[in-house]
Amino acid sequence: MTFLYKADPARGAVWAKLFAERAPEIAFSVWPDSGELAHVRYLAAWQPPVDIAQTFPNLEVLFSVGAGIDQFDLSVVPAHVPIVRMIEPGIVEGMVEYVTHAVLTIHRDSLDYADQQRRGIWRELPVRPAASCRVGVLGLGMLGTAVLERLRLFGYDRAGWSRSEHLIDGVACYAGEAALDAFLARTDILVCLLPLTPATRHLLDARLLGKLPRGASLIQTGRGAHLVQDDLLRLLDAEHLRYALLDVTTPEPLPPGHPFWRHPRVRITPHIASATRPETAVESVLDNLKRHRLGLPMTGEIDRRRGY
Ligand code: NDP
Ligand code: OXD
Repeated sequence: MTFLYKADPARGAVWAKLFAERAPEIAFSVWPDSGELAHVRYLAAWQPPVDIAQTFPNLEVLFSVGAGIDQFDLSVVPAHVPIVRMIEPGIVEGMVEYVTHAVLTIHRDSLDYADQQRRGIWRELPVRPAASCRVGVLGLGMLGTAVLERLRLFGYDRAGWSRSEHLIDGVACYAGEAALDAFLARTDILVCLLPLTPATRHLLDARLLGKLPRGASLIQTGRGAHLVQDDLLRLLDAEHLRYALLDVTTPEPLPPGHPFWRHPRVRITPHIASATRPETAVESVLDNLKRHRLGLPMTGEIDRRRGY
């Protein structure tokens, strides 16, 4: 029985060491050194092979090494194979740090001051209290709720939007399409932490972003394909939107010469908002393997019909 890892080989080596320490009874391999393919029962991957069913005829569980699973083609994963995304504290902490930093950067005018410094300008901008800055998070899942919880410490006016109803102390929760406009109308800093599904692809278009109040900013940490890039550029250039901090783009890497690179009010990071941390990720996977053997539901099993 083999557990096969197919993603970044350097991280795979760390996983291998942790498996050897914590579960020496499990044969752990790192792709492409898979051993006998028929022995592979568990696969942890960012991108599984296209012909997954033929390659691993005895696969029992497909783990995503990330929180998202949109990179998987669900139609080629046999229906009896559960798909489990990564639920682990390391990836949550990384996202909380990234978004908190991004919100503070916008709220405390850090980008305006960087620009002023470049131009040798000493000018104070009014300091707005956090309570007057309305942050809205698209997605109230593992990451969105953790981000909102940390932002509470600063006193931001917080809201979130999700598919189903949520109740979070101190957060104005909006659910479903009917509530989207009201959520957008009260949002100065919009954070996207949605999964990419057919329902959320290109959701961040001119229609949606245009409903944000003038001067609002976007922090995009979901997936590149949530965003209609030309619509964003138009709204920035029309000064409807103030800043866009983008961690994810289409395609990745963002090609040289793309207008985002040089836009004065766009900031790009190369999809580093957060990543699974091997120490805690392996703990989570081992726990799920135990649960699977006992016939219990695994933490992070996705619902194929919803797509997340
Ligand atoms: P979860 O599955 O825990 O949460 C998803 C949230 O989105 C839920 O609240 C869900 O609503 C909501 N949602 C889904 N579809 C819709 C819809 N059509 N309309 C309204 N709300 C919707 O995901 P995570 O919080 O763990 O992760 C979110 C995403 O963050 C990942 O899928 C990935 O794309 C991205 N990510 C990016 C990283 C980066 O480095 N940039 C790192 C890690 C993740 P409900 O609660 O009602 O189900
Ligand atoms: C993830 C990511 O989904 O890193 O985990 O984007």
